[in-house]
Amino acid sequence: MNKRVSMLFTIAAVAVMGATLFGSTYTQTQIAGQSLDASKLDVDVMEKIHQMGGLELVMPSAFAETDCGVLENSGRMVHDFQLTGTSVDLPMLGHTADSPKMYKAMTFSGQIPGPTVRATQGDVIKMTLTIPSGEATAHGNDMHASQMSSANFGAVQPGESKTYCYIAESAGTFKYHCSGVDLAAMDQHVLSGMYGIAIVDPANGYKKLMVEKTSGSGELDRKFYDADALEFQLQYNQLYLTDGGFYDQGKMFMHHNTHSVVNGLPFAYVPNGAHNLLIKGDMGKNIFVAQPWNGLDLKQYQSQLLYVENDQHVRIFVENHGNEPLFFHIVGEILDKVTQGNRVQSAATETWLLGGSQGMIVDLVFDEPGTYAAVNHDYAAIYTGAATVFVAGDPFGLNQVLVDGGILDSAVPSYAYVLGNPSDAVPPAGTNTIDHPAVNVHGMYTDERAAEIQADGAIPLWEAVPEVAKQLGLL
Ligand SMILES: [Cu+2]
Repeated sequence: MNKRVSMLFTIAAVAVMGATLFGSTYTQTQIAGQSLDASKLDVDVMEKIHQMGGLELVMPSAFAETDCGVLENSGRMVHDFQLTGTSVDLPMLGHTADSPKMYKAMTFSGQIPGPTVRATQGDVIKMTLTIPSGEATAHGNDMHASQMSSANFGAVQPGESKTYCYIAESAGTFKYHCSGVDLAAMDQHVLSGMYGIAIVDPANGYKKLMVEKTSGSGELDRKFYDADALEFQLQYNQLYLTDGGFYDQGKMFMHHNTHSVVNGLPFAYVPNGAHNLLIKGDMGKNIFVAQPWNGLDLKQYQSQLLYVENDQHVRIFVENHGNEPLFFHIVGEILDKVTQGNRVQSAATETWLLGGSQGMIVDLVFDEPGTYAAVNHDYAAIYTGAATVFVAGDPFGLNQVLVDGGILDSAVPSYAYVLGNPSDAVPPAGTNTIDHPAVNVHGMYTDERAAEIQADGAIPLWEAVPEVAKQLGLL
């Protein structure tokens, strides 16, 4: 019997079994009402089931091909997504180069969040997780973009490697996360850093963005932006730590987080000393309420800002990996479009709620030059780290300073042309991506991982900024 026939037969059989087992008038009435009447079938279903030797349980895997050998030769684009599971010490809030303060982190490939894989709907993702032989524990990887038996997400032991393949059938932003040691300690592994996203672009690309404005005469003036956008990724989570930097499960059960992190760091994207210097002429004069990652000597951990142009289509891939709701809001802006499951969920909305393990795509245009803080509009989250500053256009008048100082030949539409955008907030390019003018090395990376990102072309601002400041006569 082929699988399709088998499935149809199974549905019929289950319905009939229901009628037989619960053969009351109540059940009979309901079944009759659904146009499936066993007495009118031209086969003796119960006899057929008996001949088969019982009901055949047909699992969804019958419809989703997951065999790597088959999928790699299926003609579909295959993304070879290689991850390494490693435990490392990484800096926590209050860390300085002179006075290190570290916590026990767990990572995919030496970074938090793990690398982003970007595919198009219908592509094959071939995921290989390798656990080095020296690693203290086993790890697994559960990819929410897949539809396959959870047996694939089982533990990979130190010294071993495991691969699975699946077709990314649904478009959107999807979490992946360590599944612990066959679920044991999964909370510790995820909340210590083992999470990331898969971005699956729609098969036919993204749609244009429509923004409504009113004209002076009171009529609606619809403005359409091309589907191509400047893209960012923002991944939310919490850290539950003891003072010594160990995972504190008691705090997790009480939902008493130590920090709210965005892409692995609390206050990852707020101004730093270099911005103080450029804008206020003084490295020590803070321009934001909290600037905990200030010094150039923090290298990849120094906080950075996100730069966009005015009147530019911006697309943000957002995922909530954490234990707390995310009330995603951008102070001073309206979310022009919110998409989940490749369906527009909302337009022109102030805040959108993501529960745990939910993702979305936010499209918007920053209308005016200025600074805009993307927050989790839960006050406990804002003040423990979920504040992310976008700078649109040239709100500080730095173009003139940079042109006068010989850094720029002419004015630029955003500071990204000078400082770049932080590497951990920039996803791999996809179907409708506008390239960032430059990218700087920033993120919860091990030094080895930071060196790789630098080798890929990202600017080490801890080297570039002193040169610029000297040329401007600020240092
Ligand atoms: Cu793990």
